Amino acid sequence: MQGIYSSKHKLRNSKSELCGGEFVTPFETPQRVEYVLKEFNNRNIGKVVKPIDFGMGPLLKVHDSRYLDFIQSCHTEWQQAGNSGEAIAWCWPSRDTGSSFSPKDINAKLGYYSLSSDTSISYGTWEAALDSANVALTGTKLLIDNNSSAFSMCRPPGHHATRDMFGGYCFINNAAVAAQYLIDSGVSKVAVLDVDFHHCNGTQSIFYNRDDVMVCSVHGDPYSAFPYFSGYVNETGAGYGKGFNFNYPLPPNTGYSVWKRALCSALEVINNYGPDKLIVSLGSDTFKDDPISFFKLDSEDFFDYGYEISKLDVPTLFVMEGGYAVNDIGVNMVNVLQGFET
Ligand code: SP5
Ligand code: ZN
Repeated sequence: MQGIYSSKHKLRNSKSELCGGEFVTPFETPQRVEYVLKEFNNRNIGKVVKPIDFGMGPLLKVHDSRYLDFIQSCHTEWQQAGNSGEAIAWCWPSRDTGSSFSPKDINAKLGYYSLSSDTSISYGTWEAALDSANVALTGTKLLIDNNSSAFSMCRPPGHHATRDMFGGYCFINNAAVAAQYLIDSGVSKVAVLDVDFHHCNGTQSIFYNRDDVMVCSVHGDPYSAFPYFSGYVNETGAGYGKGFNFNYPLPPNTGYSVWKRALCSALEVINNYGPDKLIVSLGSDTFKDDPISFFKLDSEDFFDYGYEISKLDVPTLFVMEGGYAVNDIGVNMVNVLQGFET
């Protein structure tokens, strides 16, 4: 299995995350991908290639153009407005304002184009996010060229980003961009399986009305976990997409046997759908020692579920999402890939 890696991820190196009422060093750090790359190489999983530049076209199929302009210019505008810290949203269009205008002030834009305040926009964020999407697209191209699998070492992650909102450490929805690119390349049916600890609110909302991209997610019950407002079982899709979205929320302290049962239910649904290609949004924040999550998977469990996914026997792109226990992130992520390849 080839890996795709870009050193430009290092340009995303924010200093501030609002967490528990305090500013902390962000959980989503540059070390994360470096450790994954190291383990991928140590275990000789495959060749590591650099991303191809796909330009803005594939991003515009999934994201609003004004939103992308905003992400690109945000940090500069924020500085020009006289701010010395990083750009963090603090004022949102509330439910009763019904504000459907185009924001002009940078503070208004931040609220308008975001879904949470855990994510600052720092210098270099756009460049890193853009190349993260190229990393996903280059992996997608490998599947189109008949490779049976690929691993896109994306950073920053993507699955919380919606058509026009950033948050949850995400700016461009890499998995959604990849899925859309497959469809635009003539693939009829794509499935996205999201095994990150958090619900993929962005991926879900982007494909919610569609039957050509099925989205299944196993995650911490949003009743008690970010992103709180989506990821419930009754969210099953709408319109043409009715019956093509599946959520498997699980309670605090869920261990592997219960998690695996949910995963296998999702795999059965995907198998019945019969996708031509599979995208796995791969987060290792289900690990027992993850600092912000509440599942209890052990490192060996990652190997086991990689094997379960391989039984679908569908060409598969792994797209890296979350996982914040940095000392174990390499072992956990690469265990999935190795389990898949056995
Ligand atoms: C891609 C991804 O995994 N994004 C996750 C974003 C979660 N951000 C909110 C984190 C809230 C952490 N709560 C603090 C609990 C510390 N014990
Ligand atoms: Zn996550």
